[in-house]
Amino acid sequence: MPANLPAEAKQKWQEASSARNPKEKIEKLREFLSLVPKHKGTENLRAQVKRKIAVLRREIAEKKRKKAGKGGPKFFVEKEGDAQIVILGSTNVGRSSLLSLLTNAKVEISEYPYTTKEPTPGMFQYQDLQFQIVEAPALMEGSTDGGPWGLQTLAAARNSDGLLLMVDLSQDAVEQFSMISRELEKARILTREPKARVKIERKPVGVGLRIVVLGRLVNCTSKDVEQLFRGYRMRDATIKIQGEVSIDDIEDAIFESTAYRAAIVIANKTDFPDTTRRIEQLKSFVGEKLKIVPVSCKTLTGLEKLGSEIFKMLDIIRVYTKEPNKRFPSERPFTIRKGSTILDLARRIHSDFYEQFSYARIWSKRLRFSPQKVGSSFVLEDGDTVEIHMK
Ligand SMILES: Nc1nc2c(ncn2[C@@H]2O[C@H](COP(=O)(O)OP(=O)(O)OP(=O)(O)O)[C@@H](O)[C@H]2O)c(=O)[nH]1
Ligand SMILES: [Mg+2]
Repeated sequence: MPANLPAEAKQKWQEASSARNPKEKIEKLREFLSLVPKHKGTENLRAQVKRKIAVLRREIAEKKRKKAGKGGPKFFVEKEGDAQIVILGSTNVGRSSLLSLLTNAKVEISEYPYTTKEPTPGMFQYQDLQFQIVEAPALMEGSTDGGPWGLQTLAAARNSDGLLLMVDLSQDAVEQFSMISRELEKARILTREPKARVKIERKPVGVGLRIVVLGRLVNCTSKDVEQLFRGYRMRDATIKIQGEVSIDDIEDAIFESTAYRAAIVIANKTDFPDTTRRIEQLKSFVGEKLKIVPVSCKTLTGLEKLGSEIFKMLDIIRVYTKEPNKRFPSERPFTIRKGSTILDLARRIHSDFYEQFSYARIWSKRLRFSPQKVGSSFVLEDGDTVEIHMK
């Protein structure tokens, strides 16, 4: 996509990436833009950079307001709890209604469109977990290209741990869902785990380039990748390749990484007549890609499932830790990705636990007897209690 950028542009991109503060970054990005030739092949890139500049400007403005002790509309919602889940959807689908039913947030619910004008959070307790639910302002066609609240809404989605894509069954649900999908795609947010992935981690000066190919490079070699990065004067980075990846995919990743966010579809207003047909249409359109949960914020049908559906969507497990000399485990669980091992957990708790790990004792429902002594590669499951012993 970035199609043959001139060398000065590449150099400028590198300067922008290593800028130390938002103000400097904006300056470099503006200079970068002026060096990018204007044609069809660079259209997406230019739009992307403009979005980036707009987000940075909001960030600066918000910091200033905060310093001055002033309130005003919020742009970023600071994460709280075990996961942050953003509700996305067209206006009037019932986002505020859902938020107010699940959490203690004070929000305005109204039959008039565009009532919610800033990301609004609330806490949703599910068993012993706390999900922070954020209602983003309404999404609409063109949000990604800077439509009203568009930047805010998509920045909130990108910053989240998971998404609730909400549609209104009193209207054409397929049309609403397609609009959401299109906007997310333009903002480079995927709701399905991508088969191929490029991850670029910048490293301190002197570390050099490291290319880790876990998948396969298509139409190029590691040498080509090296050369590409040299072109951008990126000398210190680790590039991880998963799945089948082309050199264009890698160049795209230099500009903006594609984010993956788990999602489920909330089909609201099942109390309207004839919604079974609409749910069927939506199901055949969405296919196996995403789970659809029909609900009604009016009659409260289906809402009882939301906690477990969000938990499933996040692909996490809860693990309780116990200190060797204590009788009871921690009350609050650690949340960690499904499939994690004891060593992953140790790393999460503290580097000491990781570096000086000796063995662990584990209490688990699935074991014939508990506790059992296990090694670092033992795979954890939801509800396990772990006691780590150090050397
Ligand atoms: N019949 C019915 N009406 C609903 C349901 N959920 C929400 N509504 C109504 O739909 C209208 C819009 O609801 P809101 O929760 O304000 O919608 P929103 O998505 O937050 O809309 P904006 O913030 O204005 O973009 C209100 O009149 C709600 O009472 C439902 O399940 N059934
Ligand atoms: Mg609202």
